[in-house]
Amino acid sequence: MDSNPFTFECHATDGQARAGVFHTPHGPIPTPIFAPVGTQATVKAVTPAQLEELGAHLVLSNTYHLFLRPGPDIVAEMGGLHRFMNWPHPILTDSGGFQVFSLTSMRKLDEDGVTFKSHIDGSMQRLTPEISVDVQQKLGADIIMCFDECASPYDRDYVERAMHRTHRWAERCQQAKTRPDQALFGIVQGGVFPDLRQQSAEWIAAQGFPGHAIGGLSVGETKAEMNHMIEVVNAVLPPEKPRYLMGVGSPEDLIHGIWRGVDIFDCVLPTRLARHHAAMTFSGRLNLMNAVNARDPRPIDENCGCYACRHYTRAYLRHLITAKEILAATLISIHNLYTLEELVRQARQAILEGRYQAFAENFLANYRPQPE
Ligand code: PRF
Ligand code: ZN
Repeated sequence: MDSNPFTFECHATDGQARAGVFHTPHGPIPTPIFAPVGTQATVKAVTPAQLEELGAHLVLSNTYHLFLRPGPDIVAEMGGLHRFMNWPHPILTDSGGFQVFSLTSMRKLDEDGVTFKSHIDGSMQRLTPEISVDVQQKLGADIIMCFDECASPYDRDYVERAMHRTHRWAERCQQAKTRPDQALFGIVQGGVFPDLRQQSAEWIAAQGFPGHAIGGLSVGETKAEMNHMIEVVNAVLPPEKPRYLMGVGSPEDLIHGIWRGVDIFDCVLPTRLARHHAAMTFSGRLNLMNAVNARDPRPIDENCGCYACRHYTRAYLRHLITAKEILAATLISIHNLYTLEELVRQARQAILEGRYQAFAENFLANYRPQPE
C-alpha cells in the first residue's frame, strides 16, 4: 500500500477559504465538505443509496454508541464499519469523549480516562485514550479522532485543565494507534479564551497529526465568540493539513467557518430538524407541519434539485407529518442534507473561481437565521 494514503491537495485559496481534496483509502473527499451524522452506524431515516444520490462524500459515526452497542468486536467480525453499514465511501468516527459528557448522567473523570454509566442499560463502562483508539481501529473508519475533554466554555480554570489533559491524551492516542490505513486527527480545545486556543493550536500542530479538529465550540458560546476562536486557531494550524470544525452545521455557521479556513463540518442538525418537521433552505427554516402548507402545491424549495423537491409537494409532506408517516422524516432528511451538500458545493465552486466573499455576502443577505 501507498506509504501515506492520506494526502491533502489544495486546489485554490480565496482569502482564508480553501478548496481542496483529502484523499483517503475509501476515496477522495472534496473540501469544504459537510458530513451527515450516522451515530449508530446509520444516518437516521436515510439509506446509503439515498446518501450517494444527494451527494454525501463522508459520513460520521460515534465510538461511544458503537462501543456500547453492538460492541466493536461484532462490527470487526462483520468486516468493519464500512461493510457493516454498507457505506463504501469515507467514514469518520468521533472518539467518544464528547458523547460521554453530553449523554451520561453519571461519570467520573481521572487522568487515565473516564468511567460512566451507559445511557442504554445503566452498566458501568470505561473509556480511556487507549480504549477509544482500540475501538476506533476495530471499527475501521478512515479518519479517527483523539479522545478529548470538552469543557463548558466559560470556566477558565476548568477549560485550562481540560485543555492540558486533552494534550496529554492526544499523545497517548498517537502512541496507541497502529493501523496505517487510518488518519488520527488531533483536537484543539480552549473554550472562549484566545490565549488558551492559541496555546492549544500550537501544541496540537506540533504533534504531526495528518489533520486537525477544532473542538469545544457550539457548546453555548455566542456565534461571534465561536467565529473569533476559529480565526485564532486557524491562524496557527498549518494550512497544508485539513481542518475540521466538530459538531457545527447550521448554514450560516458553514459560511462563516469556510470563510475562516475550515474544510470539514459535521452536525446532526439537518437530520434532527427533519424529524421535527423543519426544512432547511437557503432563505431559512420552514416548518412543514404548519397548516398553511395543507394546500400548497409547491415543493419545499423551488430552487432545490433533491429527490423530495423533484417529486413531492408541501401539501403531501404536511399530510405525511399529520398522519405520522415515517416517510416524512426520510424525505425532509434528504432535502436538508441535500441543501447543506449544495451549500458546500457552491462554496467550493466560488472559492475555485475567486469569488467566495461575494458568494458568502449574497448568501447571508438572503438567509434569515434562527435567533441566537
Ligand atoms: N470533541 C469531540 N467531539 C465533538 C466535540 C468536541 O469538542 C464537539 C463540540 N462542538 C462536537 N463533537 N471529540
Ligand atoms: Zn429539496
